[in-house]
Amino acid sequence: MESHEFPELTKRSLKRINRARYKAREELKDQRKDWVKNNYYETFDKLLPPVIDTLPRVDARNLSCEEFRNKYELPRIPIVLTHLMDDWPAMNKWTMKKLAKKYRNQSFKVGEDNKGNSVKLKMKYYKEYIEYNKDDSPLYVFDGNYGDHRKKCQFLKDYKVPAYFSEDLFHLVGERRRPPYRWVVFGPKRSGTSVHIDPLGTHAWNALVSGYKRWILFPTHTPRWLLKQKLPDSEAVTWFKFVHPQTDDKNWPDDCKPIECLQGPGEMMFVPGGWWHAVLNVSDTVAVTQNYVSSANFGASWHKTARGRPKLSKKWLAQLREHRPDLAKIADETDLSVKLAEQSDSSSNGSTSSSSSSSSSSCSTCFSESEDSRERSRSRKKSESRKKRGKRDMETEGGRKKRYRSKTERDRDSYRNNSSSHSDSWDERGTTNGKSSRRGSSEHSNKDRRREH
Ligand SMILES: O=C(O)CCC(=O)C(=O)O
Ligand SMILES: [Fe+2]
Repeated sequence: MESHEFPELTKRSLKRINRARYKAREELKDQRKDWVKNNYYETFDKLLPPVIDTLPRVDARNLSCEEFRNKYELPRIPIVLTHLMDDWPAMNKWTMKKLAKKYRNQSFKVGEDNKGNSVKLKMKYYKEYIEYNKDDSPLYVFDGNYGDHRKKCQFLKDYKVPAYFSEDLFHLVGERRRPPYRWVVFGPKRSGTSVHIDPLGTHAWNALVSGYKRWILFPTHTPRWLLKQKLPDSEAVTWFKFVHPQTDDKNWPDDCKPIECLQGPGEMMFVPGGWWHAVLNVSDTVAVTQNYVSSANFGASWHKTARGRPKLSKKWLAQLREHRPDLAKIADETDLSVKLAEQSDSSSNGSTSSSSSSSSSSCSTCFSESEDSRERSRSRKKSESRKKRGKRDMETEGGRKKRYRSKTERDRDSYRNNSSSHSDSWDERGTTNGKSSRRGSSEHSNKDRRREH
């Protein structure tokens, strides 16, 4: 974003915006042209084939909590719920114009620097950035602190957590101690969240107030290597460009075929725990998302939490004993040394997606002894940085990687050898941009490790 290209911006705006951009993507700090090198600003609309939206819509006015639980939550079936947001004040109040006015001088998280610190930008500058940027993968607001903020907490007044999701068992450990769980998410066309599984086995809902989001979801058993490929960077748009076409390849495993969806305003996505997903904003969007644990996914979530966050799980268990002895019993009976059979059960953890445009730090769903002990020692060392973690924090494969690799590497090779049509993939060309790997395109960047639970 050179100043001569954007005469609309004052020097001050440009300075603030660029400061945030260079912090959030330090690999592009000295390569200013690289922000626009793919010219997605011009080509974006034709970059991907049209969405074949196969995700059923369910009218929430005809769906009881019990039905939701039995038909979707327990069997982990993704769904789009409609008419849940009809009476939210957000539907009128959350236009970028109104938000920019109301929160003009509030700072929002637009990314993380190389050390894992939040990069923030005041709304008044971000609004200008949305309007004038031509970046291939623009900065994306993923702000999880609004609930504690004197002014930004007003977001809470504009929406209501639907009854389907109200159980929210991490609530028991208290607001300060619980892992990050709610985010306001807004950004321009081309921003998004790269492929990941949500943290700690949580289910998620994502309520789109305005704009359109392109979703792709993969079942819980989809192997990590199929989705987490080496790419030029870890931006959502890059993932869609390189990996999406492969999903039509004849060698793409039939049982790992994705579900796609074009989510529109007023639609609420339910993402069951353990499902891989990636999101690309095809227009400017404003959304709110929350992750939660209910008795329907408690088993998987307890498994992940107890193994990855021993301290937190202790506190959680103490509260469960008092308030939910039924679940405490399940926790007591869980054999934490056992690897769960279903990836959907063992699935993710971590926290979210991108604070800028990608959720680089996604995670797989693996359990092993070595992961467990590794996570435990990490959790001791990194309690400080943990406080800063955002939703994007994801578990990685950790110590399991070695064992996992030997088998999956074989699968991967056989997939590649048989594959005819994904030679377009970065992985195949064997080229990576070392500069950008810190964003997590390399499997276990330091940044990912910091984000592990
Ligand atoms: O809206 C998005 O960009 C994706 C959000 C997401 O994946 C999440 O909240 O976990
Ligand atoms: Fe997610």
